[in-house]
Amino acid sequence: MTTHTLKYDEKAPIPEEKLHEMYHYLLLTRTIENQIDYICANQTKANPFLIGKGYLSIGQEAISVGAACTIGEKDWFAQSHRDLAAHLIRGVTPLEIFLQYRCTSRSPTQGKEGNVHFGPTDRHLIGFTSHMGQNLAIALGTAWASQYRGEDAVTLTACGEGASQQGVVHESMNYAAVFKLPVVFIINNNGWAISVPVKEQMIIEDVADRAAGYGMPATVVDGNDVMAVYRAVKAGVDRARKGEGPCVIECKTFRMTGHGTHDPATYVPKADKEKWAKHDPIDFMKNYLISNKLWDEDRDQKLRAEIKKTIDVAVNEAATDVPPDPSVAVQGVWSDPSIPVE
Ligand SMILES: Cc1ncc(C[n+]2csc(CCOP(=O)(O)OP(=O)(O)O)c2C)c(N)n1
Repeated sequence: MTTHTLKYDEKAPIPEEKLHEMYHYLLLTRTIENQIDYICANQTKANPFLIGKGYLSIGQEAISVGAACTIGEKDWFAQSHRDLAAHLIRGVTPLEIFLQYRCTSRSPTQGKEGNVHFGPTDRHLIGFTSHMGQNLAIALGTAWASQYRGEDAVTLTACGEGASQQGVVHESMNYAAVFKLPVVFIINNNGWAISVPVKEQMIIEDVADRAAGYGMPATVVDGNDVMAVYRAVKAGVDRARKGEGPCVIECKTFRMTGHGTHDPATYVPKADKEKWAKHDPIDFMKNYLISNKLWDEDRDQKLRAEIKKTIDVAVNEAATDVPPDPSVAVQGVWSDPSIPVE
């Protein structure tokens, strides 16, 4: 079955400024996540600096970067747990990320949630829900609101191929297609749902094949090529903005870490990891930029040093924050705890 029914120019030129922006966010995301990985591996259990586990996107950052770089302030992103880059692109600072991981008082969730379970709505991000696939249904809310109000904002949403087996994902795609909602569904197909390989999740090759069943176009791209992701998602965003409805973009990639920092992923064949390591999204983009004379080693070293400094400052600042006041726990909840239950 051909899944490449989304028509667009797969070689469309991308402005130089956008290429540099994407490379910057690839590096920034990788460096922050390497730091989280390092801290999680080296901190003491008795007195941890970061609370809980890290859920990292190492090796698959190009999907989040390429996708989030196609949209503007008025648009929305109901992101997955592998979308730290989208937070950064939409204005979340490295300091906020470390505070969120520390669950301290100045964290975006004021310590009520940890790691990637957050999404400041003032930056048009939607807090990630643990229940796999539910964020796609939530994305229908912002997409429908935009359509209802006659605005031309588009909602992006993303999930893994594992989450795509959930009923709610089928319902969401069908609903979006029926009502022509301005939403782009991104599937991060990294081959694994924790320890379950994709071959044990579905017998078709591409999740994107299912789009035809809902009557919407789809395409499959190399998820480690940020430019390919950008072009495909931009095509989806452009048509959704024109009122032409939703589409599915499946990005093939590989999870280069365990499911979380607690998982050594011994079940992943070494050969697969080695194969994908040769197609790292950052190396790929750097080589593209250098071979097209858009970048050089000096600039690369400077950018890496700047990013390292930014992260050191963020970590040091995050270290000064304190645990939240317990009274915060009952703020922003659905029922008012001061009203006695009859
Ligand atoms: C409904 C539901 N079932 C199971 C889980 C436990 N769980 C958390 S992440 C995950 C795997 C998700 O795999 P995938 O969607 O492929 O995303 P990836 O982690 O590979 O990026 C599972 C099974 C969950 N959070 N929600």
